[in-house]
Amino acid sequence: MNTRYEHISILGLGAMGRALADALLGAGREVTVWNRSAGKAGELVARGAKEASSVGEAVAAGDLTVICLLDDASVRETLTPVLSDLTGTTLVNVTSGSVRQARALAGWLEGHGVRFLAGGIMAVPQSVGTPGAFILYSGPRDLFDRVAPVLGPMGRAHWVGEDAGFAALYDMAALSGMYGMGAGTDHAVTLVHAEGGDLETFKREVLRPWLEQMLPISVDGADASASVPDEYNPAMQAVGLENLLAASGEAGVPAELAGHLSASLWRMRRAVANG
Ligand code: FVH
Repeated sequence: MNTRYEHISILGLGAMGRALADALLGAGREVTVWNRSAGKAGELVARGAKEASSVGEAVAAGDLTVICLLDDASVRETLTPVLSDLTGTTLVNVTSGSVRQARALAGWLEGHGVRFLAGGIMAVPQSVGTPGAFILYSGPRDLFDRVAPVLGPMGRAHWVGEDAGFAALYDMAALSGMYGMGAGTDHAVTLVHAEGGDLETFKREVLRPWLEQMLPISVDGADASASVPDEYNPAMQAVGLENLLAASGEAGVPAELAGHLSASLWRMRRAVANG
C-alpha cells in the first residue's frame, strides 16, 4: 500500500481538536476540519483550513482523518451514519476512552475495511506541538510508520504496540499518576495555607525540589503488586502517614482531600501485615 498522507481531516474542534489542527497548519499541512456545532472553525479557516459541512465530506477530503471528540460514544455516534463510506480510509482516533472501548472500536472499524490507529494524547491544548508533547499510538506498526511523520507536528509520535488498546492503557495509567500527583500537591498547599504558611515560598523552596528529588524514585520504584521494599520500612511509613492524616485533620483540611494518603496507609499496613 502506498497511500500518501498529505491532507489531514480533523473531526472535532474542541480545545484539543483546535490545537491539533493549529499545529498541523503551522507545519504547512493541508487541513480540513469538521465540528458538530457551528462556529468553532473561524480561526482555523483564517489560517488556511477548509471547513467541511458534514462528516462524510471531511473524511472524503483527507487522506487521513484524526478523530478528537469527547468520548467513545460520541465517536461511534459520529461515524455510524457514514460507516459504509469509511471502507479504505485511514482513521486515527485520539479521543480518550478505556482499553476495551479502544479494542472494540478498532475491531468495528477494521471490520468495515478501515486502516485504524488508536491514540492517546500526552499533552494539554496549550502544549500541543511543543517539544514536551507526545502522542501514544497503538495498532499496526506499518501504518504507524507511515502516519507518524505526517502527524509529528501535533506531538512526538510514540508507538506502544500492535494491541489497539495499549495507547488507551498507557494514557489512562499515566493520567492516574498525574491525578495522584495533583491530589498530593493540592492537599499539600491546602495544609500549608490552613496553618498560615507562605504558599509561594513553600511551592518554590520545598515542594518543587522535594518532588523533583522523589519523582525518579517514585516512578522507578512503583510496584504492581503493591508490595513495599524492606528498605522503605513500611511500619515506619505507616506511622508517618497516620501522623500526616492527623495533622491534616487538626488543620481542618477536608478528609476527602487526603484520600491519597489513606491509599498509601492501606498499602503500608498491608505490607506490615504480610511481613
Ligand atoms: N483538553 C485536554 O486537556 C485533554 C488532554 C488529553 C486528551 N484529552 C482528550 O481529548 C478529547 C477532546 O478533548 P477536548 O479538550 O477537545 O474537549 P472539548 O473541548 O470538550 O470538546 C469536545 C468535542 O467533542 C464534540 N462532541 C461531544 N459530543 C459529541 C457528539 N455526541 N457528537 C459529535 N461531537 C461531539 C464537541 O462538539 P461540540 O460540542 O462543539 O459540538 C467538541 O468538538 C477528549 O477525549 C479528552 O479526554 C483532552
